[in-house]
Amino acid sequence: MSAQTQAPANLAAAVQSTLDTLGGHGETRRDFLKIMGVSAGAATLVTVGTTLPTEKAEAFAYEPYPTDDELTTVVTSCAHNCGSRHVLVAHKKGDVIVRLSTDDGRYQQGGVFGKDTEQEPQLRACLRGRSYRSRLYSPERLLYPMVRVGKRGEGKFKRVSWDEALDQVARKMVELRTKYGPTALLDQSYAGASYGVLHKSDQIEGLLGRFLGMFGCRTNSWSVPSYQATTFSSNITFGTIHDGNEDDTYAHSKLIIMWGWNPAYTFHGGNTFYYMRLAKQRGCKFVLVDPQYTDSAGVYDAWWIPIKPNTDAAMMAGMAHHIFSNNLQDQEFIDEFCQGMDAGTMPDEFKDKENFKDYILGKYDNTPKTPEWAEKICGVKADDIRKLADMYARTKPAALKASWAPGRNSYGEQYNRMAAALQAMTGNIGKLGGCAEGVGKGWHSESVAYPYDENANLWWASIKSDRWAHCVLNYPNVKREEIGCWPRDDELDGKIPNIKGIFWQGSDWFNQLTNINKEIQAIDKLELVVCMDSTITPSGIWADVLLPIATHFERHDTALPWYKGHYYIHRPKVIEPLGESKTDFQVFTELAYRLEQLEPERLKDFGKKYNPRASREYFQKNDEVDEAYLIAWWNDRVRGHQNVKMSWEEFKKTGTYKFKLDKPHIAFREQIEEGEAFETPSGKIEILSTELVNIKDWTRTKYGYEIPYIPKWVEPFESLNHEKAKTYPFHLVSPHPRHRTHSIFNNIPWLRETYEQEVTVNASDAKKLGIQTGDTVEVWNDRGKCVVPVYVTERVLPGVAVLFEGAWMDLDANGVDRAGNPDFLTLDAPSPAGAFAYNTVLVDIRKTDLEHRPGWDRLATARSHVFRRDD
Ligand SMILES: Nc1nc2c(c(=O)[nH]1)N[C@H]1C(S)=C(S)[C@@H](COP(=O)(O)OP(=O)(O)OC[C@H]3O[C@@H](n4cnc5c(=O)[nH]c(N)nc54)[C@H](O)[C@@H]3O)O[C@H]1N2
Ligand SMILES: Nc1nc2c(c(=O)[nH]1)N[C@H]1C(S)=C(S)[C@@H](COP(=O)(O)OP(=O)(O)OC[C@H]3O[C@@H](n4cnc5c(=O)[nH]c(N)nc54)[C@H](O)[C@@H]3O)O[C@H]1N2
Ligand code: SF4
Ligand SMILES: [Mo]
Repeated sequence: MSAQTQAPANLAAAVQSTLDTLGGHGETRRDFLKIMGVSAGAATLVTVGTTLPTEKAEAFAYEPYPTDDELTTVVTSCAHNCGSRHVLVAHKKGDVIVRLSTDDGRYQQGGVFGKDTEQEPQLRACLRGRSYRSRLYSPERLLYPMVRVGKRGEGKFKRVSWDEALDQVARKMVELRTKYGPTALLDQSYAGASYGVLHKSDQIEGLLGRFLGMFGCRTNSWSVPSYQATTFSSNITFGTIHDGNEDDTYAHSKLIIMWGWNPAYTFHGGNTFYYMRLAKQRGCKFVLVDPQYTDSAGVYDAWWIPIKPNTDAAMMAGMAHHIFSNNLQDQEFIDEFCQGMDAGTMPDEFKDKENFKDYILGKYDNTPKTPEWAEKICGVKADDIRKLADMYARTKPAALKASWAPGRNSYGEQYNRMAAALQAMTGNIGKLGGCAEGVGKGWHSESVAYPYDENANLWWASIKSDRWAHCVLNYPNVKREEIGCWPRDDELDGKIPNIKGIFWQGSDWFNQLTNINKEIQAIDKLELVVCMDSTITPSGIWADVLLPIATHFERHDTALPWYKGHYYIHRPKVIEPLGESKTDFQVFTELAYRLEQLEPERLKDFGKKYNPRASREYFQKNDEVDEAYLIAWWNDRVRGHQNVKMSWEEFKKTGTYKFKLDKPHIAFREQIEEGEAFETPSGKIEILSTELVNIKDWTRTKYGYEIPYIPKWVEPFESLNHEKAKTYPFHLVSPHPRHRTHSIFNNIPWLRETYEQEVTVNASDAKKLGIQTGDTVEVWNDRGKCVVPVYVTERVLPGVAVLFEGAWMDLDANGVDRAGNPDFLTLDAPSPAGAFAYNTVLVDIRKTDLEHRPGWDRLATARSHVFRRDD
């Protein structure tokens, strides 16, 4: 195992002592804030969440429970990168939210609440949203700025004033840029706050990217952990990532193949499950292709086809073989809409190239990709491959929903491209009840409020997001292709970024990117690590400066749907920001003014240019300016571009704006029904990619290494078929948890009652290992180790282990993660098209005496009652 930095060993004890103190004696919320604020500005040493006085516990009952008519009710929305977007209703007493409810049909007036009908479904919150109050008032809330005083990762901070914190950040930014040049600061903002129009964290449209870009020092992170393989595939095949239908179209499918898709856990759009249920009631058949028998399969009584992880492209090739060799393809559709599917669809200029059908039939490599060939790779019986291919080709319309997880692999894009080829050859694209996803973005929202089009997304280098550690550790002896460094035709072309600082905004990426141990090594080489968040997160523990950010309940915005759904939800400021929190926009604006003072000539008017509607007062008073941006967004973009008649004032009263579509939104309907061109170079569905076939020197591209120009089966870096499986016999997959949004909500006791972090293995493997449900095991490989309880079941393929992503890391003194975070095991090697290889992981498992701890926050349970009183 790689060398480890000291764990935040004292942290858990520290948090426990805080909570023993805090939880016990029933302070009011105001007292808590007062206590947390005692040492304002003073250089008191604070280990995250410590140093509060001890007092005797006093029981606190919050009865009588206030009824709705005693409370103020504010309609707002839930947030984050969670797979959907729903209504939350905050019931307040004074400035404290005492209850949260959701769209429940009781108040069916005004337009906020849905009718629970096929046309107008409710926007009903899931278990995470409903528990949001305990996140808002959790003991992990970051209430004031802090700077590190211990070693990185040790968790020792002192409280400082905003003035001190921002001054430190601004000075260091100038120093790093001057000393190391315009690539010194790495932008690692991500989607924690992407789905609002104003207070946005995002790699492309976000506040941080624009801020660092305008400052003149930014290395961008270009790849998306969720679906970079899929993005690549959708873009080269269809010319867009808007290849999604709206969810109501599922109700019209006759066959739904859930390929690596578990919507019962992993939310993927609006009312997905509701519409799938309608399909079921109307006789739709369901199939699941997944190494585990999921709850989605259970609910829909799906035919489960267990598959070896990462071998999906091979199985799909086997299906294509069956379809071609039995002439089951929709030849008319292929002839009219596809490029490179077969000899007849090859443009003259590529006549000498390989077409997809010839590849499948083995014309060039003498290897027909028969179901028998596929069986040897993917472990699915040839007969089952044939049966599924037959069902898919003959049932119309059929939705092959190829989700992202099987593409979150090395060469994952080949799976997505192969899926697109199947969708196209069966003519299921652009049709009601069919499916072309892919990325699956459905309806287009107007996603940004401020005039950031100017100066958006400036950068001086762009690397694959999870290769930063590799870059930092090996600088300057790094080849561009090793880090997916994006070439630019300027003087920096081909230069490796010299990263010396990192900003996390709306991301917990130290906990969530691949190969955390490598990150732990690399972070010591940095000179500035800033974490902006509303809670103390595992990433924050490793930062130099922690800046407390107001949540979406504490600022004004409008919520956007997540990939699917055609509505906006108004998001008023429900309560005042807790502690000394500020919004991200306030922080960047104030930093811009400070930087301008430090470099008056170079950064002339930076503050004003960054936030044109504001003056420097904005740091203290932001409400009016924020609303002005939102009004402008509504008037220019929503009313202007989307023809909405409703005024902003009315929208504020109504709470949601739901678009009524005159017909179901189906991706590529216009192309198929009206002959519009696809947005690809050829105007066709490109099974053979014009872009890829024309690339001469791969090292001149961000991909670095060759990618086949038609979909092909490519062996993953590691799999159960690999030599390495002799040493590490389990293939680990790490899906997204039902009870968390990645790492968000990990600290919520209510949610932990629904699920505990555990690794799932098959009963036959458990027998071999001599383990049973509840035993503590260690899961390890040459990259790291974590300790977690085991769950034994028949519902997972032998040789496969399942461990959900997002657990808050908790290192012991030897660098072993006690919390069970799979990213201690994942691989950061660059898959050429940019896919994060999260699900390409071999591990071994054994019973252990090592300690499992479900996270240091675990010690912080059930304290939110402290905040419920307002006296
Ligand atoms: N092993 C494994 N690892 C994975 C995956 C996997 O499948 N397997 N999946 C990957 C995927 S697809 C993703 S998307 C990533 C997600 O990785 P992250 O984006 O790091 O995940 P989150 O836990 O959602 O972290 C978002 C953070 O933003 C903060 N935040 C929320 N709102 C705001 C705001 O308004 N301002 C600021 N400043 N902060 C805010 C939250 O408190 C939280 O700490 O994880 C990846 N990691
Ligand atoms: N509750 C909840 N919902 C979420 C999120 C969350 O954190 N929590 N995160 C959101 C985000 S950012 C994202 S990116 C999406 C992710 O959405 P997905 O990528 O669809 O979801 P996962 O949960 O990673 O995986 C879904 C299924 O794929 C299977 N699988 C894994 N590897 C393979 C493989 O190689 N082949 C096959 N056939 N199956 C495989 C898993 O066993 C699992 O059942 O979810 C979104 N929705
Ligand atoms: S966490 Fe996401 S899916 Fe759950 S209620 Fe909130 S917005 Fe909806
Ligand atoms: Mo994601």
